[in-house]
Amino acid sequence: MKSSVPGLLSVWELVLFSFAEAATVTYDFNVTWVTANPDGDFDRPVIGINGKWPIPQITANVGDNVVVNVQNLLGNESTSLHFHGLYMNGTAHMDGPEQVSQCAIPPGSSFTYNFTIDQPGTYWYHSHTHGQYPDGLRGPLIIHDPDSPFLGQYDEELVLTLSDWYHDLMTDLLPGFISKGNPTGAEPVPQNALFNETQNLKVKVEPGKTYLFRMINMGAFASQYVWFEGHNMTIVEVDGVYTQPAEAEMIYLSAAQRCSFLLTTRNETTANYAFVGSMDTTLFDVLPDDLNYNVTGWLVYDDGKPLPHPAFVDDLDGNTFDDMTLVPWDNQTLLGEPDKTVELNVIMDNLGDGANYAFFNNITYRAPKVPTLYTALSTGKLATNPAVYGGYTNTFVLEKGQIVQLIVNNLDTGRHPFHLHGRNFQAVYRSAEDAGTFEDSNVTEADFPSVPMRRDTFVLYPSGNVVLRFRADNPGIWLFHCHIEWHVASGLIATFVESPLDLQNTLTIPKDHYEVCVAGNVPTVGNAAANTHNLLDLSGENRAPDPLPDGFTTRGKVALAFSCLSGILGIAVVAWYGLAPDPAAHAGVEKRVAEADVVDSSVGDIGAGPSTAREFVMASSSGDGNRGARA
Ligand SMILES: *[C@@H]1O[C@H](CO)[C@@H](O)[C@H](O)[C@H]1NC(C)=O
Ligand SMILES: *[C@@H]1O[C@H](CO)[C@@H](O)[C@H](O)[C@H]1NC(C)=O
Ligand SMILES: *[C@@H]1O[C@H](CO)[C@@H](O)[C@H](O)[C@H]1NC(C)=O
Ligand SMILES: *[C@@H]1O[C@H](CO)[C@@H](O)[C@H](O)[C@H]1NC(C)=O
Ligand SMILES: *[C@@H]1O[C@H](CO)[C@@H](O)[C@H](O)[C@H]1NC(C)=O
Ligand SMILES: *[C@@H]1O[C@H](CO)[C@@H](O)[C@H](O)[C@H]1NC(C)=O
Ligand SMILES: *[C@@H]1O[C@H](CO)[C@@H](O)[C@H](O)[C@H]1NC(C)=O
Ligand SMILES: *[C@@H]1O[C@H](CO)[C@@H](O)[C@H](O)[C@H]1NC(C)=O
Ligand SMILES: *[C@@H]1O[C@H](CO)[C@@H](O)[C@H](O)[C@H]1NC(C)=O
Ligand SMILES: *[C@@H]1O[C@H](CO)[C@@H](O)[C@H](O)[C@H]1NC(C)=O
Ligand SMILES: *[C@@H]1O[C@H](CO)[C@@H](O)[C@H](O)[C@H]1NC(C)=O
Ligand SMILES: [Cu+2]
Repeated sequence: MKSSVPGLLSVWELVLFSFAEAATVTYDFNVTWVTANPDGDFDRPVIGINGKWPIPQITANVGDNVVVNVQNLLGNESTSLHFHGLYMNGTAHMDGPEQVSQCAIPPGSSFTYNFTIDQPGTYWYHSHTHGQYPDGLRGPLIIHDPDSPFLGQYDEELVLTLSDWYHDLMTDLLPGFISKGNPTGAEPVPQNALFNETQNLKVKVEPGKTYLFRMINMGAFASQYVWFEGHNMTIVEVDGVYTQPAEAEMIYLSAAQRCSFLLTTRNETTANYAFVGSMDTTLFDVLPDDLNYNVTGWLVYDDGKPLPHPAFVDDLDGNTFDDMTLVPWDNQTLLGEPDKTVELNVIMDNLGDGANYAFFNNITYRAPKVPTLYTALSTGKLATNPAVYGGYTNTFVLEKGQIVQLIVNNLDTGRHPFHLHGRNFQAVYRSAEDAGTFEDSNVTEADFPSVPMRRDTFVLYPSGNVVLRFRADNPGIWLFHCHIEWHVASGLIATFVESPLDLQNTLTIPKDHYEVCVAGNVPTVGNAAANTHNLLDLSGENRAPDPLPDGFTTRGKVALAFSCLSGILGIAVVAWYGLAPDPAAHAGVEKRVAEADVVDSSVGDIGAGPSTAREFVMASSSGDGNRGARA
């Protein structure tokens, strides 16, 4: 046991040290439309920053205070920024998801993010509004560490992003994706894959050197297999967690995952070497004939030498490194038996509007009328009652210090990369494909590794299950969701409300955060339905569409949806395809119903709009027209 005096001294020294070292890093970001053509096929509008795209990297050192002043100059869309993987410890109101920790920033408004970073590693930042980041609002966020265990083991570091690319805007793709015209929920397939937001990337390297590559998958949908011909990778970090070095020939990186690896170049400069990203086509319901799902770059040793075509690789999965085998550098041991277990079952199914949705435990997420954080701050003692957060947010309330076990059973046949905000988690178990639920797997505590791998985004296999553990040591409102942006839009989201009474005592929401709510006409007090008198009265909350009657198979349900609803909805649906998204994306529900801008908004902007088939019909038949009719 340490005596208390040296303990105090060292804390004091630490404080002095951080005063000396910590800096404030400020970024002024004007968010604007620009035109770009990253795959060489197609000019399209993209969301840039300060008139440029790709958007800038955010760079800081551990301990720095980061200030990001955002001005939304898009004119026709709201926005917000999420700093993916940052704990936001003590600044939960800076996490970014709209209707969760803030109101979206409407066009013409400004908003300041201000937080201190006390974690090293490879992260990224992206819009967390409106299914918007695939339109370009996604960039690296790198935190350098003067105490990295790998300093001295490399000569240079290189950030390398990976992504998928669509020729169409999300606002054009989302309404068709969540519609009765797409009853199976087939996700739009990207047109191309990109390295560093371009193709045919040439990376100049010198022989006999070691590079630290910080790789980030900023894609909307596709996971990718990645390999470097003639070179192996030595993994040293995943999602901000240093690992014991592990050699890999090929890695698999889902949307939102990061991996840093050391790569030592060859001693001779006699050839250049291809490196490849290959999109996981098992995620795609259709594989268009003309789709090149691979992207190639080159390690260029000699400009004068040819750039070879990559060789075909037959067995991608067989060569891929299994991230479950990684051991965190800090050797953090398995958290003990959980105080609280949350079990989530993933399904995809149709609702009464005929569209396909994603569900945790039969609930598809609908954003509440009041951002969940503001509900936690304005409901007093009732903030610990999950009911105040509404019936469509999948809210679980966590108490300070609890060890939480999260079991996710995939009752769907696709892979899903799950992300938890506000921390990383121990990945204590992942079943093989088709293993069924966790209960089916017969796994016990003794089967878990003593030092589990940790990261913040983790792939769940088809019809399999995973078990994650973490300690509730970070008060805030933290989403848990699939990082496939289509599945965010179709509702695969749960909400952890952690230590809400602590939040009431410690958080002060800055004025500009409330001002964007006023500008967007979003209420900031009360329960999920914005009721302030009876906090347990959720009437008027944003709801998912009603289910179809029991006893129908999916096929039957879809057929029913077509036959019963198309007559009623016909006119509105025709208009809906021609509609432009609502510029006042965060107007109150009443206003939107009055404007009959219903399906459009509820699709483009997950859940922030009115959503039931009933409201839809009400709106369509209310006679004051849709935008198409008004125009
Ligand atoms: C952002 O736009 C404003 C005008 O609204 C301009 O005054 C300012 O200089 C711009 N900032 C940057 C960083 O481009
Ligand atoms: C950021 O937050 C810190 C701590 O609350 C505060 O001292 C500082 O003034 C803030 N900076 C800005 C630019 O708002
Ligand atoms: C990717 O682009 C960024 C930003 O331009 C650049 O800093 C980085 O070096 C590039 N990475 C590689 C591997 O070329
Ligand atoms: C990469 O690792 C594999 C398996 O350990 C090994 O067979 C191969 O020779 C290594 N390749 C290089 C270029 O080091
Ligand atoms: C490159 O040369 C160094 C020093 O001569 C040697 O230690 C290393 O093994 C060589 N690397 C390869 C890949 O041949
Ligand atoms: C992409 O690369 C993989 C792995 O080499 C190969 O099997 C596949 O045929 C390639 N696809 C295309 C369209 O080139
Ligand atoms: C973790 O354990 C390994 C041995 O398994 C050891 O080499 C390493 O130094 C340990 N790391 C720390 C940070 O103690
Ligand atoms: C989901 O709905 C099914 C069918 O109605 C029911 O059997 C199941 O118990 C429900 N699951 C949960 C977690 O509510
Ligand atoms: C789990 O146990 C049951 C009953 O003992 C057995 O039928 C089943 O095959 C086991 N499942 C696995 C994945 O081992
Ligand atoms: C947040 O900070 C507290 C100390 O203030 C610490 O105990 C806790 O581990 C931190 N949580 C995370 C996720 O960093
Ligand atoms: C928003 O503005 C951009 C840039 O002018 C345009 O390309 C896009 O279609 C607009 N979006 C909507 C939904 O009107
Ligand atoms: Cu998913």
